[in-house]
Amino acid sequence: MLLTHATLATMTAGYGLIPDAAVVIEGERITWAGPMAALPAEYRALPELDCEGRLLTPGLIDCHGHPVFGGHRAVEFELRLQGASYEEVARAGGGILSTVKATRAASEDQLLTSALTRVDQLIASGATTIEVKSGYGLTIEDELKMLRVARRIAGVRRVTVKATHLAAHAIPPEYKGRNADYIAEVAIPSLRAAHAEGLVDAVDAFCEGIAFSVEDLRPLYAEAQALRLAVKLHAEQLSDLGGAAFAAGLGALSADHLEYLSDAGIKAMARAGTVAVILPGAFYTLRETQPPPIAALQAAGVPMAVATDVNPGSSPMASLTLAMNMACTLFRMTPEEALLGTTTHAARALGLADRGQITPGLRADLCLWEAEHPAELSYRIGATPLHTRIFGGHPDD
Ligand code: DI6
Ligand code: FE
Repeated sequence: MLLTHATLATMTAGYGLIPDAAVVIEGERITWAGPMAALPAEYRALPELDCEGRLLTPGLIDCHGHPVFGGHRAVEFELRLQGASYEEVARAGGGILSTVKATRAASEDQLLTSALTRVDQLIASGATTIEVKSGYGLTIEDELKMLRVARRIAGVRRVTVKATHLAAHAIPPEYKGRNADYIAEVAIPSLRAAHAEGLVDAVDAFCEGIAFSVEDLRPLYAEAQALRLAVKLHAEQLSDLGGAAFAAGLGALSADHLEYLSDAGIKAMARAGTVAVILPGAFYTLRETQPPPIAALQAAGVPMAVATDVNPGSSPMASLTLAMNMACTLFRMTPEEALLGTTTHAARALGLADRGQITPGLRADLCLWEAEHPAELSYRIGATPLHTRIFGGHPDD
């Protein structure tokens, strides 16, 4: 297939803009990209899709999300608006634990049906690859149930799903005050079982005062490394527990949130090549006031990804273009950084070397936008100017 007359943002060096460009796709792969004038003659006879000047970018990648869960948390939203903090709600047994109750009560089919509403919104915002975390089951069986749902999504939607084990997301009531027992008796065995079933691509945890300390997490991350699984971590979202440096020390793909990241954490991430995943939806929803240290991350050369963190509590948002808008307006990231954050750098945060840019050899996951300039994707609030999504070389109907 031949795409012609595109305004191409290859995302290979900044936007990597090429006006009036062509892209050649053979099977699932990109085989050529460049100016129309340089298109080799051998490709001119391929079936053509005329982009009519529209913007063509890599398919967007949501590298941090929790779209599988039972119920919703609108009541907690009201409580927080009346003054309760996210941590107070969590400590009173609401928050993540109320979603755990609803997720345990839901069947695999019910979880799939409700997750698909969010997945469809992500796809409508341009996603071709998404991450799906467990973490609302918190028993061996319920964590496996969530991860099976994550795998089933890719069977019923045109999207790549990376499944992340997040049993260390919260301490369930039956383990209250016994973090080490929970890690030993639920988190590690569920990881082993999920890995044996081929259900897990990476391991994550919530490193926070209301969840797990670095010390709690050491045995789980040792197990992840023994299984040769990639690791990442929710770190420094509400306080600084040194999570990012711990994760970077293990060669983590990413450390995520990072509002309270220290200079030592930044240095450790830069040294390890760990991606900083910026999650403005949670910052916005929780009305946080301390932004992540964007300028210091830039100065240290830490690649930044941007993701939705779609979840029922801190980020009920399933739009990547809205996440990009928030990253710019709330954190002063540039629209170019925001788009790198949902393409090139998001691919790296998921350990995917075969996507995130438009260059020969990579997967032909592309988005054609009703836009002329890539800054438009971040500029409009909550708009989804998607014209045509191309997944693995095939346009959506
Ligand atoms: N940090 C978050 O922002 C989400 N998980 C986490 O560890 C929130 C999850 C929730 O509130 O349901
Ligand atoms: Fe999260």
